[in-house]
Amino acid sequence: MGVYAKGGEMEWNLLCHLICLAFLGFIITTWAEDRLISPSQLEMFVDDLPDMPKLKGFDVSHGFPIPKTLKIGMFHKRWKFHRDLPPTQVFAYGTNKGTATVPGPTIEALHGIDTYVTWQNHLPPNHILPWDPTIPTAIPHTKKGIPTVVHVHGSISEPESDGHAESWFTARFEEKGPTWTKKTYHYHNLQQPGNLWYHDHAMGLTRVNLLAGLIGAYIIRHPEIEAPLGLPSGNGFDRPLIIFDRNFRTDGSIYMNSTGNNPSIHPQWQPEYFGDAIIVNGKAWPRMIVRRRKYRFRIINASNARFFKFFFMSGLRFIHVASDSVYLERPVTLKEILLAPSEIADVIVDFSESKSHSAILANDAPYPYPSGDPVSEANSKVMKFIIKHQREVDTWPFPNKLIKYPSPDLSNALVTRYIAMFEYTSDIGEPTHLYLNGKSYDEPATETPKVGTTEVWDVINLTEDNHPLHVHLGLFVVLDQTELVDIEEFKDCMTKMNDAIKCQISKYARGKKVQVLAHEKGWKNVYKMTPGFVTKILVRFSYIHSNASYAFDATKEPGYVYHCHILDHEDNVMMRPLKFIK
Ligand SMILES: *[C@@H]1O[C@H](CO)[C@@H](O)[C@H](O)[C@H]1NC(C)=O
Ligand SMILES: *[C@@H]1O[C@H](CO)[C@@H](O)[C@H](O)[C@H]1NC(C)=O
Ligand SMILES: *[C@@H]1O[C@H](CO)[C@@H](O)[C@H](O)[C@H]1NC(C)=O
Ligand SMILES: CC(=O)N[C@H]1CO[C@H](CO)[C@@H](O)[C@@H]1O
Ligand SMILES: [Cu+2]
Repeated sequence: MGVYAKGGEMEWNLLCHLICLAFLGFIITTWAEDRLISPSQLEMFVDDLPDMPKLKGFDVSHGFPIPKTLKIGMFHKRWKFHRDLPPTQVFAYGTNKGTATVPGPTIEALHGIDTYVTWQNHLPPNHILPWDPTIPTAIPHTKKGIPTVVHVHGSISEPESDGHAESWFTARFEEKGPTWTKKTYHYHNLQQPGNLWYHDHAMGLTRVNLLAGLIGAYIIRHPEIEAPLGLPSGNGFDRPLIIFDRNFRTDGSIYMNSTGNNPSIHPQWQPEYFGDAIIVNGKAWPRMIVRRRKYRFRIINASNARFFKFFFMSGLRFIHVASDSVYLERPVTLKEILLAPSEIADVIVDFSESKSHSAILANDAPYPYPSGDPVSEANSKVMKFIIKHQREVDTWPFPNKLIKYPSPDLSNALVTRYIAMFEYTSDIGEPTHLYLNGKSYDEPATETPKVGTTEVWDVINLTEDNHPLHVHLGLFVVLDQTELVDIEEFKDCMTKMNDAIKCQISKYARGKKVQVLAHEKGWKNVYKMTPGFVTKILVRFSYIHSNASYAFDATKEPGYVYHCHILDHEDNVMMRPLKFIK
């Protein structure tokens, strides 16, 4: 009896084991789908728009501003993206773990006053998101620690402080990348006033480090020339809006597909990350109570790959005052704005023009842009403004003029370069990697401009996508966009010879011309390169507001880079060195 009982118990155990295993299998197979949260489970407009903490990049304790050194860390913590979503594991910038935020604190710098930042990595040994070791990636020898390095997008600063992709470092600077030079970065702030943003730039990890939360705004103010413009300021009337898209699991964690589109080549890499939840200043579809008057919003698109075409469902207008890091010469009134990843639109919205008591900021850019899927209900809405009843008289006029910088002088450009964008696909027709000029990142620099000069770059899109090109250090003006005719013939030649002149680009670049939009005619640091077009840009490697030479030696190591700002492309490896010569 005892024996029988024992056998029965064993059989029962075995049976239980099998059932449990089957059940576990079932759970695991349905796990991925089951655990993804549907955006419809998250009610829109229930969280208030956060204001990120501000850090002054200058010291006024002596009564006048002097340079300051900030210590900003990267911390692993939990962040609440929505009232009904459990806290999410993130990597956040901040002065300490408790106050670290996603996005990080807004750094406010003053023109002419240096800001120094010691960026400190306090991240754990392992990443919270899946990454791919088969693309060119920063991997510490010990296989422990998360490589990070901070780039201030739009900053005109020395190469040692530009956040070069291979200048990465892990926690406590235990391991450092091949071009690492110093702990404390120096931002000169001698450039024109405007909107910048800081984010991670580590080789092959940029897309995952940003997805994890390593993003923040950096503003350079120049009160002497900005105050007379009379734009909304102070008191919450001047606010950065940092916008990105994310997918979440029901446990609150950020979801990133861990299977690549060509898993036998790259186990994890996918050509573009899109999320269904639209996050503004760290909250999904937030709301903001506004007064019936003008506000200034510095809108930063910090998505990995999503383009946004913003408009107000109620028809309110945007008065565009600056693009990327530079003021426009005159304001441009628009009903909608198209923003590529990492582009910045600095706009005034006058809520006194609203006929109702709320205004929903919406988005209708297909993704991938321009030929992808239409937006879903969830990603068609961005945030809601609840407008107070009481009408106010505000003293901010709409300025007629903003800031005029010298127009680009084409006759000074001695060098013309051709930058061709290539996408490569596998046997199954899925993208495997993307290159600029058919070259991987680690091939020697081919773009070697002379400091202080201006160059013409003809950027040729040979892919299906719109790639936002970002040039470090330089600023550029878009001169024209010409469609390529007989593109397949030209593409064949380029694929074989990779030489725009030998492939007789002038024979093909004679299709229709597309006008550069008024609000994009000024100086920029990112521009959308339309597929099938040659986009001619004039790049200036000096300040735009003076003829003074850079306050630092731009020819030093490790130099700079230029790249596509779709982060998934940049990582694999739509990025090239930019090396200056004297
Ligand atoms: C993840 O990517 C793979 C490869 O592209 C795809 O087959 C799979 O459906 C994706 N999973 C989800 C949940 O989207
Ligand atoms: C935001 O930037 C990403 C990548 O730089 C881009 O792909 C996306 O289209 C942009 N979205 C908006 C709304 O501008
Ligand atoms: C720089 O010099 C050129 C002539 O060499 C002049 O036309 C231009 O106005 C100057 N720019 C500034 C900002 O002083
Ligand atoms: C959307 C679009 O026009 N894409 C074009 C990008 O360029 C390639 C040729 O290089 C065209 O085939 C695509 O149609
Ligand atoms: Cu790209």
